[in-house]
Formats: sequence, structure tokens, C-alpha cells
Amino acid sequence: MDKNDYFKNNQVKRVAVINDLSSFGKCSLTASLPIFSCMGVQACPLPTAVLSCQTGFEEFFKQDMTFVWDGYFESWRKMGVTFDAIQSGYLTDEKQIKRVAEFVEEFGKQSTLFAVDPVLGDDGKLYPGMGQDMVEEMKNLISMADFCTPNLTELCLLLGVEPQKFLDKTNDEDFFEQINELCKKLVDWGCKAVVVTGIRQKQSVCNYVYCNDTRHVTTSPSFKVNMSGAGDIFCSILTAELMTGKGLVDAVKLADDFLTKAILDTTKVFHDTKHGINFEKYLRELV
Ligand code: PXL
Repeated sequence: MDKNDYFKNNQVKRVAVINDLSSFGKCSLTASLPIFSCMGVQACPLPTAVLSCQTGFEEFFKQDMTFVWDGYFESWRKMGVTFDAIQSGYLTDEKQIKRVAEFVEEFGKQSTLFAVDPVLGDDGKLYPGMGQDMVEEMKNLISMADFCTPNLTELCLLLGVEPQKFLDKTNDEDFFEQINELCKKLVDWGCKAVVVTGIRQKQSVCNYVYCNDTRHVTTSPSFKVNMSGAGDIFCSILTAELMTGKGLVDAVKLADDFLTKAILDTTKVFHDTKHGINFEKYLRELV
């Protein structure tokens, strides 16, 4: 058997998950990997950084991991690795974003699904350590994506719009028309579909789906909390569903239902939102 046959013929679909490993916060890889496994997809992590805890904690230790990438790529090149999907999440700087684009060019196939969660900020602000140079470079990654999952803050940052302007008007009558215009711009750049996640309204939280001629809004009860890892869980469920042939709107509904249940459960016990969501006991529902 040719050494590359394994990668061509393996029955289980395979996703490269380009994200950080934070020991506390239940985000990025610690959230994505169990979700992919439960959904029957092999997840191959490419660590962007290792952190003692996610950056929402008062103090954290962070080590950029780009320095190991040459070694990974050389090894994967020799193995003849290919991926059915590539999902990118928390990236550490502008240079690393450029290298993700190169990775997709080299390790993606024609049919590889490329999902971009443009992790840049929340609540109107950039995350600690992120700057405008990253926002600019992220636009290129978005232009290559099959779908992307910005929250409202990230959507605004990407388009150079003041986030607070939109965060304060989510209940306006023409709000979704305006969001639609913003999504259209990302699609004009080349991204095939956009799901704007976690849009908080007075009584509810919505996701806005923009894809070809499809526009869809999901609405769920809002718990008025922003929990660490919600975006990572959401994007991973979408990627896994699309890899197994499901449609985008159905995938969004599944991700939204899963998160609504797990977040409700988490709010019932004493909980600090920066520690993330108690998703573990709901994983069985994804199997
Ligand atoms: O969930 C987004 C995320 C991922 N990784 C790290 C983060 C955050 C959000 O704060 O700090 C390290």
C-alpha cells in the first residue's frame, strides 16, 4: 500500500483545527476536540498558542506556538496528509494569520471545507493583545473561507464600523437589513457564507445566516451572559455538520439548540462566565 493511501481512503472525515490550547476557559481546542470526536470527525490540532487560561482571566500565561509549525508541516508533507476540512480560530498575530492562508493552500484539496472563526473581540472591543494589523490580515482569510462565524463585534471590526453603533441597536426595526448589508460585503470579498453569532437583543439571542439566496434568523432565549467558548462550540458543530453533508441552516439550528441547553444548565449553578460552558454532559446528544 502506498504510504499516502491511508489519507486518501480513510473512512472517517478529518478536520485540521487551528486553534489555541487554553487550560482553563473551555474554549478553542478544549471545546472543539470533544465536539468533533462526538460528531464522528477526526480532529487534528495545529496549536496556535498554549495558555494557562483564556485571555478573559485577569492574568494568563501565553506562549505562541508558530515556532513548531515548520516541523509539523514538514512531517505532514512527508506523510502525505490531506484534510476534508480546515477550521481556524484564535490566532496570535498577523504573521500567523498569513501562515494559515499558506497552510490552506498547501494542505487543502479542491473539496476541502474551510471554516474561519475570526476570533478578534467581543462586547465592542478587541481581545487583549490583538490589533488592527490582525483585523486587516483576517480579511484575507475570510476571502478564502467557505463560511465564517463572526460575532457582531467582529463583523463590525472587519468592516471598519464602530461596533457600539450596532450593539446598541439590535432591537431596531431595520437592524437585520443593516446586518444583511454587512454580510454581503464579506461575501463580496469571496467568503461563501456568513453566520453572525450571538446577537443579543432585549429578550433573546439571535444568529443571522447569510448564504446565496438564503437569509435566516434563529432566535433563542437570552441568558444575558457571554460565556467563554460559545463561539468555538458553535463553529465546530457547524463544521462537523457541513462535513457530513448537512445544510447550513440546519447546522446553525443544531448548534444553537446545543448551546442554549448547555448555557441554561450552566447558569443554574454558581458560575463565572470566564470558566466557560458546562457542555460536557450534553455531548452525548451530538453522537
Ligand atoms: O473563545 C475565543 C478565545 C479563544 N482563545 C483564547 C481567548 C478567547 C477569547 O477570549 O482568550 C485564548
